Amino acid sequence: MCAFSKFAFAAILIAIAAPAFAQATTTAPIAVEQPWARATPAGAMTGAVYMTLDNKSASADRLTGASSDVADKLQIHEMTVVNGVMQMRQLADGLPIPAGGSVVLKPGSYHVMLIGLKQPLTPGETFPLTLTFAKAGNISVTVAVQAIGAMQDSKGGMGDNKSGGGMGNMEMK
Ligand SMILES: [Cu+2]
Repeated sequence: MCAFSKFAFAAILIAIAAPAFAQATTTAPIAVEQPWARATPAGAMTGAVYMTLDNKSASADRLTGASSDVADKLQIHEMTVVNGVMQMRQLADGLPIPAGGSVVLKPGSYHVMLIGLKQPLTPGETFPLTLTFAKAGNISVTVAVQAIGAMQDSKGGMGDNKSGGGMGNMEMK
């Protein structure tokens, strides 16, 4: 309990400090925008986190891993549709983020997979997430949990899961 509170407090401090860093282009090479997760039904063992990664530096970087208290293991995944069936696979070499470019993690595409969820993700709650980049190092963010059917964060963006079936018809590779 105590340890978690401290961790949460630290995450909040980082979240407050982040906009200040964003002003100084030399200190924050990667901006993590609107990290969110879809709520999970009771008993679900997996979840996914989405966000936009904006590389403000002049060199390419890679998202190589992530960690969080909410799950046993986190992986960087890519989702594709093969013969009408959604499949996802782990990006063994991480997710490349081009110099000066951005990559969107969203439903039906790239995501940070939460494996071995310790508790359901409840709409309206938040949890801390630490992203690891090959060059930028560790960046901690606070993830907002959105309703189960959410295809986008509150600010917009598009989902492309026409069936609305969520993770139901997905195969792990
Ligand atoms: Cu996945």
